Amino acid sequence: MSTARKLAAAVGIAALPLAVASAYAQAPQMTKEEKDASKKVYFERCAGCHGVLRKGATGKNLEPSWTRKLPDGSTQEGGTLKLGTNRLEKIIANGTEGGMVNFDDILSKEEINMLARYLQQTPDIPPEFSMADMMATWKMLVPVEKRPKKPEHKVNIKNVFSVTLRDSGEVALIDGDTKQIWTILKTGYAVHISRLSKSGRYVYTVGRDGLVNLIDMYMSPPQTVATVKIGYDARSVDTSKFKGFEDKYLIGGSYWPPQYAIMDGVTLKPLKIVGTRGMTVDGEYHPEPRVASIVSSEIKPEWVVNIKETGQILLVDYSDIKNLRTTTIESAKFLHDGGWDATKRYFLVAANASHKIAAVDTKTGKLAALIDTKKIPHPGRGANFVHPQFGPVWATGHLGDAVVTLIGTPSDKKGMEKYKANAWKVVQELKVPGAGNLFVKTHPKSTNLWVDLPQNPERELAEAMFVFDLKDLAKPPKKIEVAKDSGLKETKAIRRAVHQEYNEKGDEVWISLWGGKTDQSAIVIYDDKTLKVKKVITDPKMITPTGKFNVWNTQHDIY
Ligand code: DHE
Repeated sequence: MSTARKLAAAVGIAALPLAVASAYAQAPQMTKEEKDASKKVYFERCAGCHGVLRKGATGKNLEPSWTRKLPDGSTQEGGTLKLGTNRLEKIIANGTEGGMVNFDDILSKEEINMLARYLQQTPDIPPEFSMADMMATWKMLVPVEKRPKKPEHKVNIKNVFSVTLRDSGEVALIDGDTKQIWTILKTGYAVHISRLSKSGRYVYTVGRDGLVNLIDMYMSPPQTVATVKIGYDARSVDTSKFKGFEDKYLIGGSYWPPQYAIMDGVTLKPLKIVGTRGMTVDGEYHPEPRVASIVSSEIKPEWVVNIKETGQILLVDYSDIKNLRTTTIESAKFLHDGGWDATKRYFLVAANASHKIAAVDTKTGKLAALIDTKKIPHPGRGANFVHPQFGPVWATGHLGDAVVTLIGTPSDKKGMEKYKANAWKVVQELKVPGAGNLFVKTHPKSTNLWVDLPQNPERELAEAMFVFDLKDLAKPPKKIEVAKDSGLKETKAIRRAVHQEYNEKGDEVWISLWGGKTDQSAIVIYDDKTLKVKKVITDPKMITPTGKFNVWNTQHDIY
């Protein structure tokens, strides 16, 4: 038995398509070098949507039973299309109407051809990652007793932005008051998110490669004081925020292996790993249920942990991690990203490929609602505001449709009782000029709702933002031409205007203009009232900026 098969048997995935060959054509030839190079591209660009085992989630299933032609070279089997090299090349190069972006602006023709052939090979099963493996990666760079007792500088930490420099494997900490880069720190590859400790002192980042950095902002300049790997492929972290547990623990969720890890919040010392393999809400075993978004409750010592492929939402009680208690809430498959409602009692999460939003009541520990929406909702953390007609709402955009969906949310606040009947209903769908939205954002002090369209195939939409006036939602949104406003010359690669983030005061909006790896990217900062540019940060060190996390807003879940 090969090592891969032994491993598969041990972890219960022996029934995977390890012997698909006979019903389909042979996989195209590849040299070892070609396979290794494509494996890297697949991990960096494809695995997030299609899965390491290629079983599909937000993206389609890419197992050989779909990607290889039939043995006689034909591509049709009872009405189903078998892809083969040419068709795969076209899809990778041009994207699809289903929401996949084109890759011909960042991958060469040769890379696309290799990837098309790679996708017809039987998927490799990557190794597991145990407590011993995790311990071996843990590095304490500055022990707690050697860290400063108070800030060693005068920077207003609350208005610092932690900015992902995706392709250089770094984050930039930018002083939001002066708009100067404070420091740039090496991190894991393509940091997905930054989260703040409850105290607001520490920034936690998680790289796509599973590396977590703990950055101390009391130091001048801030430094990484500890690192640890939580797996080989990861997207989420959050801290413990409940009273009495401030900064005590950190949780990190990984895509591969499918599991989450609990660490000490100020040292990152690994404490516990919990696997997430198991049954989907349909009662089927899944070998790769990845950990998607995680948020930390302020009303209980709990994390809300969303398991993508199974559709199970876990409320993990961290008050006794040796005897961990978990409530498993059944929702819908393909859980992805989400955010709190304005009261912070309910967590709303997109089950994106199921075209639903699940709302969890963290007070009762039950599902409050499962709401049907247009195709592929993608809220980021969503946006909360009081609608002039429908009362409190939470908004999500969509990757697969040209609307922003507004969902009514309950509120005990005085004057809000009259909107009770709107709770968990889609009260309005705001029209946007195209699909391909990733993030929507507002701020309690703002009357604007900013909507991006970075995944839209049209350059003029992907390079712009759209701003709704919350006082009059009957008006179409204003188009903000971010790429033009940056003053940078047009480049071959589309520069996607992505991830709008407010400053601490809620009067500025920071937008990443995410260009190709060798192109000059920028952060374009707008005045939220006048919608005029205030500043463009185009330092050559701004390599592929994506997510930006304002300390105050992230610390307090303000959106
Ligand atoms: Fe993200 C949030 C997963 C592609 C930028 N992204 C998240 C979260 C998940 C996730 C699970 C929620 C984390 C949380 O709150 O705990 N993202 C994935 C994917 O699986 C996917 C589709 C493909 C992949 O391979 O990663 C994907 N994401 C992207 C991008 O292409 C983006 C634009 C740039 C990048 O880093 O690759 C991107 N995702 C972000 C950002 C957030 C995010 C900026 C945080 C939003 C926030 O405001 O909190």
